[in-house]
Amino acid sequence: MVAVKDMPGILGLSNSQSLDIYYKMVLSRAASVRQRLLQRMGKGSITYSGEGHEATQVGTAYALKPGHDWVFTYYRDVGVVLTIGMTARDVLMAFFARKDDISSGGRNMPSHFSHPKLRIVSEGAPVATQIPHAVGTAFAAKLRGLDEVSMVWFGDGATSKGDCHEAMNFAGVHKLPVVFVCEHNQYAISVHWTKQMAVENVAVRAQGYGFPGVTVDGNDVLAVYRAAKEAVERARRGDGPTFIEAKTYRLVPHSSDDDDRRYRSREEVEEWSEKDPIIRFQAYLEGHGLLDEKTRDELTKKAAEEVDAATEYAENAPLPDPETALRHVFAEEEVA
Ligand SMILES: Cc1ncc(C[n+]2csc(CCOP(=O)(O)OP(=O)(O)O)c2C)c(N)n1
Repeated sequence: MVAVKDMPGILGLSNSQSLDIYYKMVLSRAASVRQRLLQRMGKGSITYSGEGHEATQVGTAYALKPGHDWVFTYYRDVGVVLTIGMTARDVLMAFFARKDDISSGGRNMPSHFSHPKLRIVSEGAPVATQIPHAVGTAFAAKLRGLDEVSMVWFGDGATSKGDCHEAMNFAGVHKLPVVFVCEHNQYAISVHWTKQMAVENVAVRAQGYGFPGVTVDGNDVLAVYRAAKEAVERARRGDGPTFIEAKTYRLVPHSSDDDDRRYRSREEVEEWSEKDPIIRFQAYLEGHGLLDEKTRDELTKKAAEEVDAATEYAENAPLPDPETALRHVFAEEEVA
């Protein structure tokens, strides 16, 4: 029998990688909290938080090769982009819609990430549209004989869209190197999952499209990483797609424009706060001698300092020139 202590090693993770995963989760939480507070101070238009989703986001993204594989996120995925290599500064530059924001030069909504060098593909606001984009990119990789995997993240609500079904069908038919990650946080804004689907586990749908679907505890980062690693390996060796359903919970309202007291009880939120994925992984690492109090405090301080520095830099960075507002909207004449 495998000792729990050895689990990171079994998964091919060194001790320093385990701590790196923990750090990415802490950084992701700090970046989400900061944006939420700044928005309340009137310093940003809107924000979507990843609080509660850290194990799902970091655990899946950690299985990819950054800059080689293709990343298709949605607005909640701050933990994904920080794991792939975007910085807290990149995230805050987008939040403040600054001229040098790598995601869109301050044009897209905050939390709609993009980073060409890291192959984080620009996302649109309509729910689920990134899913066929990921499948199309996986199709291109297959046609070109490349070993590049596409991973795409979306919520439980997104699985009701035709885009999701069409994408899964096409991926199954062509056995494409794509991994579908459903961040099942139980709500699509105010709509509970029981009004979205008639199945207990949405992962069972994968079977209907001819590939495996797995359901994992989305608050257990090692379980998520294991599922993602297997799915990426399967995709890379040409065996086709996998659907991962990670059951989790968003600990705060849907966005800064939402009052979640109108559709979920405080008791429910409290219950899930006790399953906080960061505290859980921290307890795991401490309990198995991989993290002590000193290192934990250092990592927490490092994340806070990174987010502080990012906030200060971004807040003081220049806005886009208003003259450029229509750039990338209409065709422009070539300038010789
Ligand atoms: C096509 C479309 N319909 C409606 C919306 C408005 N909308 C934005 S987010 C959202 C909920 C999505 O929920 P889910 O996919 O479960 O993701 P979660 O926000 O819970 O992580 C909706 C309905 C939209 N952006 N696009």
